[in-house]
Order: sequence, then structure tokens, then C-alpha cells
Amino acid sequence: MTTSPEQQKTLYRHLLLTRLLEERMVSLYRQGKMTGGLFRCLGQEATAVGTAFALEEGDLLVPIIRDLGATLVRGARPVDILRQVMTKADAPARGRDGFLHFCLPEKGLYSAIAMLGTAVSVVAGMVLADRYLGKRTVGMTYLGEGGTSTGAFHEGINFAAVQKLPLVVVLEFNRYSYSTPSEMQCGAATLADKAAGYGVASAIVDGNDVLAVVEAARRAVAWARAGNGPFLLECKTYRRKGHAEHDGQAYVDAEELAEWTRRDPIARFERHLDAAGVMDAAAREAVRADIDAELDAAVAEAEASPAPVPDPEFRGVRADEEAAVRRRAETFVGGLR
Ligand SMILES: Cc1ncc(C[n+]2csc(CCOP(=O)(O)OP(=O)(O)O)c2C)c(N)n1
Repeated sequence: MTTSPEQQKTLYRHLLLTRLLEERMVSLYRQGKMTGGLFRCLGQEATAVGTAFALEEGDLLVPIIRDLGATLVRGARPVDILRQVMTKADAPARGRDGFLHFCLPEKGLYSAIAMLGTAVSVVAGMVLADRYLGKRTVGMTYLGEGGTSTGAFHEGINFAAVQKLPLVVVLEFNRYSYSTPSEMQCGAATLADKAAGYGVASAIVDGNDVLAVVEAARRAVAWARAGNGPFLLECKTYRRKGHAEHDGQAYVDAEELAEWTRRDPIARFERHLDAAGVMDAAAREAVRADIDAELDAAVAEAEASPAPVPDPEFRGVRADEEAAVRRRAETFVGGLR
């Protein structure tokens, strides 16, 4: 299945939106307006955008910290993401948490799970439940190379393999886990090699080539949906920033970083769009201007959003909500209500 010119334009918008939204977040972070850490995906946008693009409506997606692009492809609005990272009262998590727990279940987008690897068995359970309900849902989740060294990953993928569950695990090989280079925490030559131990299918794709990622992800999703069991899709990419914004990445070789900057996935796709006559520089500039305007409005709206008050902290966590809110309010913040 080829990716039509219209789809390529959509992909371009998602890639650029991911990068520009992240730049807005960096600015908010530096102004002290963001809550918690900022985990960037600079250089990895094509992996998250391309893989999520291969899913269909009704499918499930559980991202991790570097999958802002997948979250946007699933239909998240920048203003809601900004409200969430600024822990505003009208964010989807109502000010309880930041980006990690952004989720829109109605769009098949669930929140990341902090314990690396755990999402594999959780998503396996979700698609197993859908199978019982007679749905042909595919679940997609993501892991870095460090995440594939956890016990949870192995338990989850083994269970999914035995049950032949429609699960696609995108392995984002981005060279570092925190400050640990890949060869210091993984003995296998490639992450895809791990699939053989479980009788699971796998492939490796250039994670900086968005069209190649879309193609590979479509094949993985089709394989899983057809009842063949899970698929491990290794996307070779590179984390151009430290683990989080506070990490100065002193452990990274400058020449290595420069080399991967030259391999930037967005600049590369722009060259393709030019050569294929899909979008010229002027058309791309128009997209950028449109996104800039959208983000100006989104930042202003999110900044103007109300801060949470303690009361909602107790809401939505118990069935007998009123009684629970009253009891906890009396216990912890006496006199709140
Ligand atoms: C089970 C578990 N161990 C440790 C951590 C702490 N931790 C969070 S992110 C991270 C590094 C992850 O590296 P990798 O999986 O390669 O993903 P990347 O950050 O490179 O995208 C670690 C060790 C965790 N969240 N969960």
C-alpha cells in the first residue's frame, strides 16, 4: 500500500506540529510554567508519527515519553497537551499529572506507563479483552532499547505470543537509555533479534524515514490484525537531546550528534516532498504558518486556563465520589468543604 500525496501532506503536518509544539514546551519549561520534566523527541518524530499513522479507528495506542507525535496523530489537540503539561484544571487529567498520563480513551489513546515494559502486558490484556468482545482491535505500544531489557517486556511479549494477540510493539532504538549507550545494556546485535526467542515476527526499519516507517508499520499492523500474533518493529533512530531537558548530555560525542542532526527526519522528508513534487517550499511554509498560528492560540488559551484547586484531587477516583471526597477532605485538608 503506497502513501498517497494527500497522506504525505498529512504526515508532514504531523511531523512539523510535533516539532513546533515541542519547541513551545521548551519555552514554557524554561519559564518555569511546565510541571515536571520535559522529555523531548527531537530527531525521533518520524518513528512516532509514522507508526501511529498505520493504525485504524478503534485501535489502541499506549505511548511512552518520546511519542508526542503518536499522540497528535491519534487526535490529541495541542491546547489540551499544553494544559496537561502546565497541570491546568481543564486538562484531561484535570491538573493531577503531566504529559506522561495524557490520555483520550475515546480516541483509543491511553496514557504511558512509567514502569518500563509493563505496557506490553497491559496492552496485551486490552486486545485480549477486545477479542472476547468480538472486535478486531490492534494494540500498539512503544519501548526504548532500555525498556526491552526489563523483565516486564519479556513476560508481556511471551504472553502475547502464546495467545497470538494482535499487538505491535515499536522498539525505538535511539542509542541511549538515560546516559547508558545501547551496547552497555543489550547483548543482542539488534532489538529485533529478541523476537526469535518468543516465536514472534519482527522487522527493522530506518526510523528517520517516515514513509518507510509507515510502510513497515502497516505491514506489522496487518500481520497482527490477521491473527498471526505480535510483531516487534525496531525503528533505528537517535535521541538528539538528553534523557530530559535537565540532562546536558555530556556523555554524547559531538560528531555523533552532528551526524544525526544531518539525518534529521523532517529535513529529509522535505527533500522528498520537493523531489516528488508533493509540496514545494511555499506550500510547506504555509503549513508552518498555520501551525504557528494554531500554537500561538493554544499557548494563550492554556496559559489562561485555571489552576487546579485541591478539591478535584479527590474526585474521579472512587465510585462513591461524594462520600469519598468529603471523608478525604476532612482528613487531609480539614474544612475544605
Ligand atoms: C522498570 C523501570 N526502570 C527504570 C525506570 C527509570 N527510567 C525511566 S526512562 C529510563 C531510560 C529509558 O531508556 P530507553 O528505554 O532506551 O528509552 P529512551 O528514554 O531512550 O527513549 C529509565 C531507566 C523506569 N521508568 N522503569
